[in-house]
Amino acid sequence: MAIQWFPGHMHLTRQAMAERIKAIDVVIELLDARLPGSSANPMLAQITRGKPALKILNKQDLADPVRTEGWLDHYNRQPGTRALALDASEAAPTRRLLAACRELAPTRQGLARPMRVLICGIPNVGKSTLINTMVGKRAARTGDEAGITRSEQRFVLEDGFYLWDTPGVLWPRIIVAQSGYHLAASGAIGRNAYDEQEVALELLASLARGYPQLLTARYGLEAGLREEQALEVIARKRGAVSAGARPNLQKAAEILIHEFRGGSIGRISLETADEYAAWLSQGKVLEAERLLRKEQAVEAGHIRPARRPAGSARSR
Ligand SMILES: Nc1nc2c(ncn2[C@@H]2O[C@H](COP(=O)(O)OP(=O)(O)OP(=O)(O)O)[C@@H](O)[C@H]2O)c(=O)[nH]1
Ligand SMILES: [Mg+2]
Repeated sequence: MAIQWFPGHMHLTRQAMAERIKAIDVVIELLDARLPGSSANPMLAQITRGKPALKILNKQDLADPVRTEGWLDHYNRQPGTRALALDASEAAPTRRLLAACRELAPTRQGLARPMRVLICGIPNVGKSTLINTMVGKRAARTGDEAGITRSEQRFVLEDGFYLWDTPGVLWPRIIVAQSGYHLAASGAIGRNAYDEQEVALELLASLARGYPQLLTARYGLEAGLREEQALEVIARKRGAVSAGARPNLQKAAEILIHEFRGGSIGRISLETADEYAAWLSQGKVLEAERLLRKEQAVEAGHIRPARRPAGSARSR
């Protein structure tokens, strides 16, 4: 699935972050606990390289607890990285977060050497909700839609502890095919930039692999159905039928995606660390092959080399 959703504000955010990072002590990257690998932005990794990093697997209330444990182990084994799982709307974990930041940057204390923390991540992952939880009031605007925060904003948590909220950013080229579908299913991509039926079919395939019992419980789906047939069953079950009793697959796709996002199918994680590692190496091979083909086509004079003016951004 080709996703081209890198609006202008994301491009500006990338530039602003590259500047801001120079005066930041700890980077908190929010990942979606349902898709930790796919929600890790390689572009942010590049910008924040070398900074102490705290990874938060957010929306853990919607994710599969066993898989979340696996991901936490995976991240906590990496040097210079700490990982915690939380639900950004609860208040209690804030103390754990502060403690983790202080552990990662122990010399930052007091007004003369304040702790400066940057919160970043993909759109709609819960950055502003987390800030509100930490600050203790509705200071930042939040919403169940990608692209709510449009510019960087500073919040004072307490004397000598500053937090920066940033707009969610994606990256211009998603090389892992599954990641595109998972990001779309989770709500990280603007709704006009993907095809709901295509995403729903992939979501059904993924759910049939990992959680067949949840599909049976929610929609009465039997094992062994093709994804198209499964979508038809969902349409009929929910009364989504068009004239002539034809199942309305578009409506069924919207229902499935909506119910996945809200957690009403069950606590689901779409990927494990091992699965994601395999997809990523496959994606890298395919990307290398694509670049090679492109280079050969340029050499043979079939296409002209890409000429992207500096500062250009794809936008929808
Ligand atoms: N279930 C659940 N929902 C959450 C959690 N954290 C945030 N949300 C919801 O996710 C949606 C997005 O939250 P925001 O805080 O606006 O996300 P953001 O990362 O700031 O998004 P952008 O500003 O668009 O990049 C809102 O509807 C929140 O209520 C969580 O831990 N669990
Ligand atoms: Mg926000």
